[in-house]
Amino acid sequence: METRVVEGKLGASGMKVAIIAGRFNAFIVDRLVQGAVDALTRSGALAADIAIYRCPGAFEIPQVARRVAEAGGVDAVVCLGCVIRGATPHFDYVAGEAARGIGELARTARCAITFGVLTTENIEQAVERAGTKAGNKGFDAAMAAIEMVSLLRQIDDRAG
Ligand code: INI
Repeated sequence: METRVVEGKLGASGMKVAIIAGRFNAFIVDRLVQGAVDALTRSGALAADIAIYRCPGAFEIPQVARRVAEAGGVDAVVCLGCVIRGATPHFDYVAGEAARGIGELARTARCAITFGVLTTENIEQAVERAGTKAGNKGFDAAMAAIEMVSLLRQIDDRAG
């Protein structure tokens, strides 16, 4: 008997996705949003099925993401933000709460939740991850969401 491998497929057609984006460090986060929208639409999602929610900063992302996920009607919530250590003495609190809150939500939500919050030492590292030499983490978080929606559906279909 063959080993059963269950894995997500990468098509996004028909998928409804919410992007939660912090305004803080907007010059970076806007690039992540562009990357995420690019990944979704190039994978078949309709622009009209993507909603972007902007909140003040990374600290607020988990609260908004939870509300959106609990309101229903979305297959995935992609969380995007940027916390730069050099720019704030409370980096660990903001970055920690964002990661903890999004992680907690991911473990309890019915829909897919992905993490595209940059936590970097300096602006240069953030720029590198927002569409330059280290890729675009917004794009990556959206691709992870597409994969997770497909994987979760397959798991639900087998259980049902
Ligand atoms: N929010 C960020 O998203 N990134 C940061 O680098 C940052 N810094 O540097 O402080 C930041 N702070 C704001 C925070 O997320 C909240 O919006 C604020 O504390 C109000 O609750």
